[in-house]
Order: sequence, then structure tokens, then C-alpha cells
Amino acid sequence: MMIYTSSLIPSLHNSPFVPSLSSSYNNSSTSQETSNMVLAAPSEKIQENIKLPIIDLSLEKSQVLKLIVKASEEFGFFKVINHGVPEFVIKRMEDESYSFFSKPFSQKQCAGPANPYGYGCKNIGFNGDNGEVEYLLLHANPLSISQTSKNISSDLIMFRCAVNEYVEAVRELACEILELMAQGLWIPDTSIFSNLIRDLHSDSLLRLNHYPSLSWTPHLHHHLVDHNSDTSPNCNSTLCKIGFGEHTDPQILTILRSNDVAGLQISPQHGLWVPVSPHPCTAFSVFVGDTLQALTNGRFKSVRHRAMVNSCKTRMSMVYFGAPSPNARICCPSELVTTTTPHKPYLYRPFTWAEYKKATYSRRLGDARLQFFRLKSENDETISE
Ligand SMILES: O=C(O)CCC(=O)C(=O)O
Repeated sequence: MMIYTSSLIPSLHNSPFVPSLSSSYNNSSTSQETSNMVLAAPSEKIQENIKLPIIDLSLEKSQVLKLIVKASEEFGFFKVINHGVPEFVIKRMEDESYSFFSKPFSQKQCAGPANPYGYGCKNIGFNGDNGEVEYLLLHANPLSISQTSKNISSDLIMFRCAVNEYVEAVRELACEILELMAQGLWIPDTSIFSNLIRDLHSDSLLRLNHYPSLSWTPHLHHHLVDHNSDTSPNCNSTLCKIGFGEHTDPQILTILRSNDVAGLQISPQHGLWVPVSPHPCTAFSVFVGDTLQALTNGRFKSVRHRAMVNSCKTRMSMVYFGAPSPNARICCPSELVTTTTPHKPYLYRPFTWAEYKKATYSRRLGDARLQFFRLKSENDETISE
């Protein structure tokens, strides 16, 4: 009899991919809820001295392939620099985001509730997760963007252009990285992963997250957006307030850009959190998602991460989630499966993105969902996700 366990967290399921913002706040072993504010558990270990990989995409290709594969296997996370996304495209999107979040709360509410697209505040997803965050969730498809943007900006054309241009640029970056990954894994069809998010019906998303400083209250919030930089995560506070609770991303690949305020942390192993420095500010953070873990037969690790609130500086992040089309069949290429020694059988049963998304939505943000798609193996007694 085989038992499946989660080595990442004793909690079990989440609903994070679309409205993603949920957190495992229900999980008392990892966090505590205090008067509506979720705090990190005191027992957690923050490890400042782990050097997270920063990959220069302009280096020689064979070197880049190796670095990407290594980082995806070890951390499921890396940063990229010299990525080719023009600074003005990023800046325009950032300006639009700041402009939206600095509006009075009542105006922002007109773009909500996030069901699943639109403006959300504190509530993340549909299963009771919450955090110190407000966000705007958009489908990455231009038609959907134009429909959702009606209540978001007074200058619709400007907003749509900024979003479309940004989405296009980060999608290209995601595709380039996915192609490098396929090459690094010696898969002959190097577009096998990237084609999933290039698909016209791709279910990719853009989420803009805004983590106000702790003095913020929604109804007073119309002038508090603070663009000053600060790299210390909790400059005035010994508390560790959670903005966006821990989770893995269900999609294929996530490309995140934040302002220069710290707060993002990744968990390469249960109970251990590594702060991701916001520098260099021209970098993007790249996360392996659950679907890519399944597509690589478990070689790449979908990384658990969360965002902490800074007590005196406002943090903002812009997150592109590259996803397949709902009907896409997720099954790892045969090159990553071996029946001879070293034995590497299929780890996951094939599933469609629609199926995985449904499973994700029905759970809490911090839950480990991929384990439910894992195939039982005669040799495995306990399988960890
Ligand atoms: O804001 C961040 O740094 C993390 C956000 C995140 O994990 C998400 O939106 O899924």
C-alpha cells in the first residue's frame, strides 16, 4: 500500500492559481491568524545566506541551459537578467498599476469583486484565504483585457496598451525560458512546453499585487502609495505579517517583477524560508509551476513561495502566469521517462489543464494539489511532493 505525503507542508490544498491569493492561513502549523491578520509561525526559519541563482540570459547558450536546468531542479526558482524585456514596457505597466492602486477604495471596488477577474482586497480565492494585499487579476487574452479594463482606468486605451504590451513581452520571455529548459533536458521538440502558452486559447493570467504598508486601511487609502525604495522586509516591525500566503503556482511558468521593496520569500524545503532580494531591480523572478513539474516528470520542482508585508513601505508586484489552454493534455514527453536503469517511470497521470484548475480552485491556497495526480508506483512506499 502506498502512502502519499507532502513534504512541503502538512497542509493540504489550495485554491491559488487564478485568484491565487490564498494562503494556508488555515494551517496552524505554518501560520497564525491574529485579528484578521495572518502572521508567520514563530517556529519558521528564515535563512538569509542562501544565494539564489541569478542567470544572465546573454551568456553563452550552453552555459545558460545548464544554469537554468540546475536552478529549476534545485530551487524551482531563479532570477533572470539581460532578458530583453524593454524597460519602458515595464515602466508603463508599473505606472498604470500604481495609478490604479492609488485610487480611492470605493473606485477600485468598481473593478471588483475578483470573480475570478477584477479587483480583490484581502480575500484570496473562494475558500476563505486572505492576506494583507489588494490585487487586480486579469486574463492575459487581449479580448478579456479589454472587457475587464472598463472599470479599471479612465484612460482605457492607455491601460489596455500597457497591459497587452507587457503581457506580450513577458510571454515571449517565458517562451524563451521554456525552450531553453526543453533544450537543457535534451527534448528534441524544443517548443513542446512553450507551445502550450503560445496557444491562442492559453489560460495565462496577469495579477497586479499591491501590499500597502501596515498603516493602511482600505477606506482611507487614496494617497498612501509610496514609491520609495526599501530593501528591509519589516523595517519597523518584529512581526511577520503575511501579504500573500504560501503556495505553489499551478500553471507552467511564472514571471514576477516587483518594485524594489523586499517581501518575497521562497521555501526550498519545509519550514525554511529564503528571502528573495528585490535587486537587481531590472531582474525578473521565474518560478516553476505545478504543471511544469508534471511536464518534466518531477525533475523541475514547483516552488512554494509567499509575500510578507513591509511595515512602512508599499510593495507592488506584477505577476504573469503562463498557462496552457483548458483542453491541453498535460503529460511529460517520453524522453523524460525510462523503464531501464535508472528507472524513471511516469510520475503523474495525464490530465487537462481544466481538470487541474478545477482541483486547484476547490482547495485552499497552501494545499499541495499535484500529489493527487501522482501515479502509484510499486517501488514507492512514501512519495513526497
Ligand atoms: O507578490 C509577490 O511577490 C508574490 C505574489 C504571488 O506569489 C502571487 O501572486 O501568486
